[in-house]
Amino acid sequence: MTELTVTAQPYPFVLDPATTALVIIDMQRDFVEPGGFGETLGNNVSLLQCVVPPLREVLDAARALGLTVIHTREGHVPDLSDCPPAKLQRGEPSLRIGDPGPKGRILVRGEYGHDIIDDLAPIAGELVIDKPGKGAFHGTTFGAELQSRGITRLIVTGVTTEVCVHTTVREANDRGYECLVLSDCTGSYFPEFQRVGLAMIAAQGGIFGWVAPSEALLAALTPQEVPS
Ligand code: TIU
Repeated sequence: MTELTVTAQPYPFVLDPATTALVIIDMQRDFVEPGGFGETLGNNVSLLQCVVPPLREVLDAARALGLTVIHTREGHVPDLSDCPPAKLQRGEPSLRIGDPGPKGRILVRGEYGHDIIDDLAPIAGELVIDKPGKGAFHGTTFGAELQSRGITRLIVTGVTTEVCVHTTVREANDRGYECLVLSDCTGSYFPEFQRVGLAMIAAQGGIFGWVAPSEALLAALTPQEVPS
């Protein structure tokens, strides 16, 4: 067992690559690019785009190390039978889930806008979990997949911090998983929610988990040269 230590808040996060998964939440065109679901809710999607370069670096490092990589996508089957009426009818968006948008039907599985952005596209061997809700555990095989792989710790990234990232971290925490959330690899449409959302996770001695910038994870993952 190789244990790596990541400098984090509220105290160092120790991980074994064999039992740790990188989880990338909902880096879908519908949320990140103009014309998708996120924008129909009135959001400025450009605020999410800064997440992509550091997350790509973390993804490359995780792949090089052979870490389990799991992507999630929020969305629904084409007849919307897995979308609760409350979710469908909420708010006053310009386009509702299932409506035809510039990237295909909004948040519907199989549509262009529902898929993950090209820069972070999954490769062979990586798991893609389609989820109908905000959390990755609800209505999915995510928990069973983690269990079957012996995963006990999650490095959580993606969007949005206070919605799908938070819901997943809270679900994971209640199920006994230790979560490290990467501050610059998560994003929100609201800068104040980004700041407070991260603070909530690490407050009270790490009430839901740990928070660190990607550079702290990368420093731990990169083998240090031993001076001769
Ligand atoms: N709207 C918003 O902030 N987020 C979502 O609806 N889904 C995710 O966070 N993925």
